[in-house]
Amino acid sequence: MRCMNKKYLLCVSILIASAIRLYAADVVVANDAASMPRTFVFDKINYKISRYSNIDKNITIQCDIDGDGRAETIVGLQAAAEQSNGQEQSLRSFLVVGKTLGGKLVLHDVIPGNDYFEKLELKDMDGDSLPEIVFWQAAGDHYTSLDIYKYRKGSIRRIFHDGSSCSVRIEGYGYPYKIKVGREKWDEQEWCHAQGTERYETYVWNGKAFAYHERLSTSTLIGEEAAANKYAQEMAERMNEPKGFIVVDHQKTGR
Ligand SMILES: [Ca+2]
Ligand SMILES: [Ca+2]
Repeated sequence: MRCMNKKYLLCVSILIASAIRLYAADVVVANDAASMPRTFVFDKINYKISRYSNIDKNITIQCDIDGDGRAETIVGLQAAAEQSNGQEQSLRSFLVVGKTLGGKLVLHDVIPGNDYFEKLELKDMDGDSLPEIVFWQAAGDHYTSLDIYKYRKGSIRRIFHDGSSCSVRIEGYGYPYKIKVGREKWDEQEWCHAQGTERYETYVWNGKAFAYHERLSTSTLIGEEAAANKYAQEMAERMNEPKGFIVVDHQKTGR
């Protein structure tokens, strides 16, 4: 029995090691110039990777994400729009998917994101044993945007999008994952973002889409658009008539 257990453990170890080797062999991360576009056009605007781009975060991953035996090249980057006078203007993050042919990247899809590129991950988010592209971006006020894309047979489609000033995260170490989207506590008069939140909308894959899961959530379903509108409303109200702040009249106190 002990001998059987040892053999069984040995077999399992070999299988796990093989799987890790195969997976590692299938994913190549390369940030050399040949595998990342230096300039490209999106919506009739020239973009380029420049000193204003957060070059250290830009990443290129080569992996067969649709299982057809040929590797796709997936790039997450931050680029600056170029004005006609050559000056650079606003920054924007992009997800780029293409093929590397003869050492040269041929772009298939160029998809814009929020202002700043943060992170690119490959995770099997829907349990079909093929990875989806998890594209993380950021903007001002600590805003996090999360987009999940599915690439199959040469076409790409978004299967999840949300964003929040109260953090967004994916929980789990494999399928099924939980997507947690934080929501503000505006009903607490003195609450501010620095205090954080324990209110999270939770989304899980239901076989067709990521759907809000009431039992796993600690927030009602608010959604990004309603949350953003409420944020703008609260900021306007607090600027005009501060709530929860101690207003010191410096002239009266002499401080
Ligand atoms: Ca492929
Ligand atoms: Ca999948």
